[in-house]
Formats: sequence, C-alpha cells, structure tokens
Amino acid sequence: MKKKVLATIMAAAMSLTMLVGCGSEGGGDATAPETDAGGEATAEAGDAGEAPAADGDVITVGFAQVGHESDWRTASTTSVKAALSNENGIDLQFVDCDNDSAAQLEAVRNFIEQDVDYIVIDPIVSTGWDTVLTEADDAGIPVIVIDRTIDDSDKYVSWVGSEFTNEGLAAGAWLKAYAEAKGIKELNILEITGTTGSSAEIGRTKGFHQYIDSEGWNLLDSQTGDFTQEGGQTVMESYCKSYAGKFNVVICQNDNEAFGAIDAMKAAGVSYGVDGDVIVISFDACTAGLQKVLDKEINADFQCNPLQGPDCLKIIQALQGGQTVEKQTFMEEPWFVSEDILKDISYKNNSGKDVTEPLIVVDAAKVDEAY
Ligand code: GZL
Repeated sequence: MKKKVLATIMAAAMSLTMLVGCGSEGGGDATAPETDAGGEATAEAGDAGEAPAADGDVITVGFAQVGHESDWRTASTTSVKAALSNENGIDLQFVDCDNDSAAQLEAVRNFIEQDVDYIVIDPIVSTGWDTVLTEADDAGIPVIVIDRTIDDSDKYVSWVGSEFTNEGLAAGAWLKAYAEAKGIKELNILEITGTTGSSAEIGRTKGFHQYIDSEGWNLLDSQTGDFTQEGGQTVMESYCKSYAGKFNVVICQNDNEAFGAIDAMKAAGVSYGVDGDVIVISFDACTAGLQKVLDKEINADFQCNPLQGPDCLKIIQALQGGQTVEKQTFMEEPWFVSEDILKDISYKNNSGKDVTEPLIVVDAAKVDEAY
C-alpha cells in the first residue's frame, strides 16, 4: 500500500513531461544475477556490492526478458544490464523467460511478491497481460515495457520500442522499387515469420502483406521460424523441396532466420543474394546481418534497434524524481541495402503519413557501427 501511495504522489506531483530520448549506447559488461526461465534470481545483486543511488537508496528492478533466441536479444539484454547496473544504483533481478509466456507471467508475479520498485517487461506475446499488470498496479509497482508491445492492457507507465508495421511497410516499399529498378516483373515470395503472436511478427507481417495485396505479388507460403536460426533453416529446407525453382524472394523476419535460410539454400544449391536468383530480405540489422549485406548475401536489412537500456534508466530516474514520462517512445531505425541503386523509399506509414526515408549502403564502417 505504501508503494501505491508513493507511486500516485510521484505520478501526480509534477506536470513536467520528461521527453525520453532514444538510447544509442552500445552494450556493456552485464553484472546482474542470472536466473533460469521463470525462476528466482540465483544470486543477490547486492553480493556484487552495489553502489547506492544518488539519494542513497538502492532501486530494485525486476526484468522479465523474452529469452536468448537471437543476436538481437543478446544486444537487448546487454543494453539493459549495462544501464540498470549496480553502478547506477540499481539492483537488477534478471529472468530469461526462454520464449515461454507462462514462465514470463510467473517471473512478473515473483517480482510482485518480492516487492521490487520497478518491473521491466519485454513481452513474448502481445496479449494475456491485463490480469498480472493489474496485480502490479494494485501493489503500486510501476511497469515499463520495452521493445514488443502489450496490446490488451495499458496498465504500464511507459513503452519504448519499434514501429513494427512500418518495418514491414518499408520492406514492401523497397522490394517494389528494387524489382522495378532491376526489371523483375514477377515476384514469387516465401516468408519466414517470427514468433507467432509477438507484436514484431504481427507488425512486420501486416506491413509487408499490404504490399503483397496491393501489388498482386505471389506469396507461395508463410511459416514461422520463431526468430531462431534453426527455425529459419528448417523452414527453408522444406521450402527448397516444395518450391524448387518457383521462388525468387525470401523474406525473413529477423537476421537469425535469414542465416538459417541462407545455409539451407546453399545446401540445396539455390543461388541467392545480389548476384543470385533469390532476393533475401531481413530485419534487425545486427552486426552479423550487416556483414551478410556487405557480402551481398542479404539484399536489404531493416534495422530494429535493441538498445533500450538507457531509455529504461532515464524513465526510472524521472519517476524517482517525481516527474511524468512519455507513455510511448519510438526508437530510430535506419534501413540498410547492399547496392547503391536506390537512394530512398517512399511509402504511406502506419500513421497514414507519406514518408520518404533514406537507404544506407552498407560498408565496413557500417558493420563496425552495428550493435
Ligand atoms: C523485435 C524483437 C525481435 C527481433 C528478433 O523488436 O522483439 O525479437 O526482431 C528477436 O531478433 O528475437
């Protein structure tokens, strides 16, 4: 009850809206205790001898992370651990939920039971959240959501992440312009989607399918690779058997799926990439993904920025200071290509606004700068 009163007073105290900027620092060494999926933190962060926060009190934060399925996820975890560190006066309880929604809900309930000061969630899927968020609200524990969205409850103080539908729309706009520039008349597409029901999968699919429908492209098949390299390879192995010689585009909803799909096409003797028969489109633009763009194995890679750690820290610091924060903050995300034949893409974004956005040709420096 004490927290509820304090949280209410803090939230009502100031009319000042704190603009939370976009995080851009790289990851750092993680110092928070590890735990298995849904379990209790396996060690007290205090054992590491935390430094007190500015006002002398240590702030306890529970972080329920999706899992460890991709390079993107590793960068996300590193970013949050580097920001919510002992040095910044935070006692971080980290739970890797191993892509298991039940474990993630259990982890959040454990945080409530531990009476942490804040809860950070990257939601595996976008629904099934209102009950547990109501429990956190009743306990007076502010919840911060990062990366993916929660679509069936607004009982959280702030969300920082990506506009996934725009990522899908940008991929469609690029493929349309690229096919026209290359004189490719017919597009026969295979799709490898991300974790079913995640807002990243829902948004990228929604955006790209607007172009499939409006351009009359031929979508041969769509199956989930669950955002993993193994998933991408398994689906692509099946595709190479079922659609041999019938496809000229594969779109993977993250880089790790693209790595697996590339391995499968290589093994099946299918040529791909800039100089091949199959156009490869990916999302995330992690370091290894941009290296494959530079190597002309991936034609275009649409960045999804995982570095929300600094934003989390700014939000917590603002709330500790009694300030209000933005309910929604979008990360800045560039689009990367392998060839210098298109300067930009134009499309109507998910807010109905006509936008023109630059395409960045990948060179060694861009690979080095990646997360
Ligand atoms: C998107 C993020 C997705 C990445 C994948 O914001 O949630 O999950 O695109 C990751 O690489 O697994």
